[in-house]
Amino acid sequence: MSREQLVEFYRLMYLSRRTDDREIVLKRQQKIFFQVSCAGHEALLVAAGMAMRPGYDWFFPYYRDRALCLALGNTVEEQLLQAVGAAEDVASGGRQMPSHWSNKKLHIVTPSSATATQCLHAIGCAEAGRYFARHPEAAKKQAGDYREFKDVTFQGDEVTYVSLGEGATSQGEFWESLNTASNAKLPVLYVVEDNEYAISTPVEANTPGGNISWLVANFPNFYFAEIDGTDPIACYRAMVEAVAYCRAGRGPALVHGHVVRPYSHSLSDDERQYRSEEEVQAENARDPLAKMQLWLLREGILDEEGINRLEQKVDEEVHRAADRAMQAVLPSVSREAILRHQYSEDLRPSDARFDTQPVATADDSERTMAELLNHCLKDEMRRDERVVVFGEDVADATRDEALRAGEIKGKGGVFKLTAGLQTEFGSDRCWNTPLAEANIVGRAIGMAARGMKPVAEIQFFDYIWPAMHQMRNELAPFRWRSNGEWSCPMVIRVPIGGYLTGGSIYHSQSGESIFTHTPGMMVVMPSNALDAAGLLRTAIRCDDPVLFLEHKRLYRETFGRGAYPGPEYAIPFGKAKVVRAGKDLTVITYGAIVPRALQAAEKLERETGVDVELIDLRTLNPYDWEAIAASVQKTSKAIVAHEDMLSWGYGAEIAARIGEELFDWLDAPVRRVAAMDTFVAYQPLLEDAILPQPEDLYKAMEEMARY
Ligand SMILES: Cc1ncc(C[n+]2csc(CCOP(=O)(O)OP(=O)(O)O)c2C)c(N)n1
Repeated sequence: MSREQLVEFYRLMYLSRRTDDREIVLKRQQKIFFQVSCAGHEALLVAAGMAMRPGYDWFFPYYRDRALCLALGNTVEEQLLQAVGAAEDVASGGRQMPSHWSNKKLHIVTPSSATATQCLHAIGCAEAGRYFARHPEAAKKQAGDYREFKDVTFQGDEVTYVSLGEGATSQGEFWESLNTASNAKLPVLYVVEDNEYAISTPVEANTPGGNISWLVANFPNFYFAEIDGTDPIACYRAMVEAVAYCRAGRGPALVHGHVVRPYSHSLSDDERQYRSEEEVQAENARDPLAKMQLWLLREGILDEEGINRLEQKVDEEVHRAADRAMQAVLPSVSREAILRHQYSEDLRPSDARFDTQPVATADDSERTMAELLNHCLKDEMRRDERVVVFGEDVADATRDEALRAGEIKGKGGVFKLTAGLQTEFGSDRCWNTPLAEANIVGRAIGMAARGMKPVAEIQFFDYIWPAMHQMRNELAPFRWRSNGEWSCPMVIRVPIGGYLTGGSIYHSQSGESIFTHTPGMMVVMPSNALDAAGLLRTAIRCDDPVLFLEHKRLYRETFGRGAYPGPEYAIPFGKAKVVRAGKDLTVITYGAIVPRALQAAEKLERETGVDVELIDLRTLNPYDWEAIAASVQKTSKAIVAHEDMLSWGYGAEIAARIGEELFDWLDAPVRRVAAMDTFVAYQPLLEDAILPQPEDLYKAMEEMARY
């Protein structure tokens, strides 16, 4: 390192520390509302920042990484604007806590507060860089769909940085990310900032043997370095070597830095409650700031006056930035402003462009939902090279020699929905992931943030839960928490539901309301082949994350088959379908209840003359309130029916809203028909009793008609 670099290194460390100190004062004055510091980690992080290239490489930093972000070009003012929650906070517009770094220009990607989720985003980001380098045509801007709003940049030799604390290495997502980084030899630089504590939990309680380097040492393809993270020179050397290894395409790297934590975990924590005085004193002696200052003096790089001048300039900079931040305009509290960027402001899936008609083709044979979904995936992959499909067992054959030779047919998904995709589009557009659902969704987020369009599959809805953290805390708030700067539009296809005869607890689950209760995510659930094709196309082309729920029982049902509608057929979200017009009462439903309710309604009319209007919502978020209201105003009676459990279910919301907004039109209390409040049992007699049957729907309709 040159003399200038060393001085700059110290300046950045000191700038970071003084910014923390200023935030601490502001917190004590109640001018900001949270503080977590970088203190003790500065040497490791300045080294990383100086070894990498902002706006070229990509960054998924931990909340400790103030010094990294300053080194990359983030300003103190920007950091303090986030601390006060200012409208002009570039990271989040006042939506996220301080130290949740995000800056589009510098390629610092919006983080959550969750520890280790970012590791999987970094993997997806690195995969996207590699993908675009191999498919440069895919990066081109295109009008007509999400690509209009998703600019792509890539370099070919870019490196993705991700950091975390030693405590966070206990999270499964860290290990799930190492799996893919290692297997795919991705250019990802991990930095583990080991300050020996996760709040009050010491490293040996998190990490067997007390040292993460020992545990990860056998992952293939990695460059490893374990260093004193308070020694600037050792840090810089390790970072430069690690970055060079990644940039040369040799694989990922992991730099494990032993650092200190002089300011407790955060301002809400007092470490004297759980650390001995002796331990704290020993740590203080390793403070990197004091160590580097001494070193600069000893080596004659700066004299005392030089240090004073540098520190005074930094102090003034921090002071000025704090003054400006105190004057900052605060965010608007209007409903509209608060909800802005929950979903894409550029392209709504309810847009008229998605309202197209099926076209007749030479082949007008009736197709199943499974077949039309498969056709739709193929059509969209042909049309848009950014679309990639991955998940468990979705490829035709990972060992593909026999497949290429035409000797084997291939699997293509446990329900065959993705059959033939790998064969037609190649193994870098359709592949099998490790058996790890968070890995699937977390990687998809990183890819989508870069402009790819992942169409990921979760094999069964019953196993979506390992990915729930990624879906609720990352995918859904990604755009909103970054105030519209970042987004990750993607599709997650999931086979769902029961009525399987023997599906039991773990192959029959519903649970859509858990996701409709998550702001930021579109939820779709078609009941027939044609709707499935049209809605999947909209899901793929739109600019928002979509959870696409495919009822397993409907995949190959005789009900609801349809002819291939052509490669442009799309259905806008939020538009219900009146499956059966009627005048006496309204049934609002979706998914596998549609054919069951239809059967019940037809029987009821035959037997009693009661004329039921049946509405298939098709999309659950957004949903078509206008269609519901128009129907209930006509019939004055409403039943909401779904396969999922009754209590706290999707129907509760619809019923409540009908009660609130349509009370004056009602001639009977709103009713719900749904599953019993339990899991689905294996024995078919039990399954039948637990899930709503046509007879239950018939009974509810008949009673309501008589009310
Ligand atoms: C998934 C998750 N669980 C719990 C928390 C609460 N939490 C915040 S920081 C933290 C400790 C993190 O320790 P470590 O990763 O070692 O980083 P350090 O703060 O020591 O730098 C915990 C438990 C969280 N943010 N996310």
